[in-house]
Amino acid sequence: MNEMTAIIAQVTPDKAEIARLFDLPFLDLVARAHAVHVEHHPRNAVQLSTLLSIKTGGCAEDCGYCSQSAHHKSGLKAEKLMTADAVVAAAQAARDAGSGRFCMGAAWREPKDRDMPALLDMVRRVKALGLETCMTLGMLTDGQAESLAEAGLDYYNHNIDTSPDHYDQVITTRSFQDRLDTLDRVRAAGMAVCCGGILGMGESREDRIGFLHALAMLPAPPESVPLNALVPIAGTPLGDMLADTPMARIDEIEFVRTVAVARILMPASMIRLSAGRESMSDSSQALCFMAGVNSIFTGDRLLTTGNNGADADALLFARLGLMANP
Ligand code: SAM
Ligand code: DTB
Ligand code: SF4
Repeated sequence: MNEMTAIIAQVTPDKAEIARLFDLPFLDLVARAHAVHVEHHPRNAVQLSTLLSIKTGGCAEDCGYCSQSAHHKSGLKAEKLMTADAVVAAAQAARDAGSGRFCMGAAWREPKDRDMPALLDMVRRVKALGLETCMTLGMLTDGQAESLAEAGLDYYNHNIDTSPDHYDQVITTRSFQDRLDTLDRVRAAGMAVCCGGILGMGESREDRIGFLHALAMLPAPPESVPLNALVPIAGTPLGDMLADTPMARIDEIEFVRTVAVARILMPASMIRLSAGRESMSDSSQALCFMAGVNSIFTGDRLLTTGNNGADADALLFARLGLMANP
């Protein structure tokens, strides 16, 4: 063990220690995170995932950031669950464009049992294309988690979104504990956990510390940690908050710091730079890769908002000497 890894090994997920990491000089923090990164992951390599909204809008939850909540007036048109054929065609196109993982998202509080056969069919057929599969469908029962795992679902995405203290400012229709319960069911069914959150929702540094602490203190660290920067959507409470107070937008240096601390606390996890990448400069994205990001969503769309297209990403990867899906 060299000196750097000895220091890293001493880090325990204690809030005071996490605060000290955040307070390090920026370059020291990023260097330390990068040292952890290259010990656990291939160098200069970034996984490409594609997202598809398989059921859009009309959601019963009131997440303050979300275009898809029926509680907000974002103007989004609700759509029914896509057919498995249409989902498989989109997965095929994603694979042909170079994606290694296909993530299917549904705007539900939880799936209904009557939707399960179609969802299981999607999982089996997308997996048969040779893609890793991920779904995010809201809360799950034990039985639903087990049948998704049996069908071959590799990852389930369910975010804690923010710190336990800030959570009630963002969502009132389901509790932080509800989310932890679903994560337990996903884990018990044998699927890998994809769990992260959003930065720039008016939270404090202390909340970002509490958020990373909660992730690192899960019974096992999530295999995959999506870090989103809030995409402000007009008509949602948080989108309107950002329009009124642009200063609340997450500072890019603070975003990179949060990536770096996440990397140090969860050395083996994939860290995915998710929503918000479109408004980030190439230099900020490069700093995110340096600090520990090793996965992104590519393609023109996330769920309901735009994303950096494959061409822009190919150009960025060439400029930075990054390999996709090594
Ligand atoms: N309905 C499911 C659920 O919430 O569990 C799945 C879909 S939901 C859109 C997945 C995640 O996307 C949310 O937990 C949130 O972290 C992220 N997200 C949604 N809208 C966002 C926005 N406007 N900006 C940044 N991240 C967002
Ligand atoms: C996650 O944490 N980010 C992705 C994925 N999980 C499902 C979703 C981002 C959605 C951004 C807003 C939208 O496109 O509606
Ligand atoms: Fe529904 Fe998910 Fe949007 Fe919340 S984030 S309103 S649960 S689609």
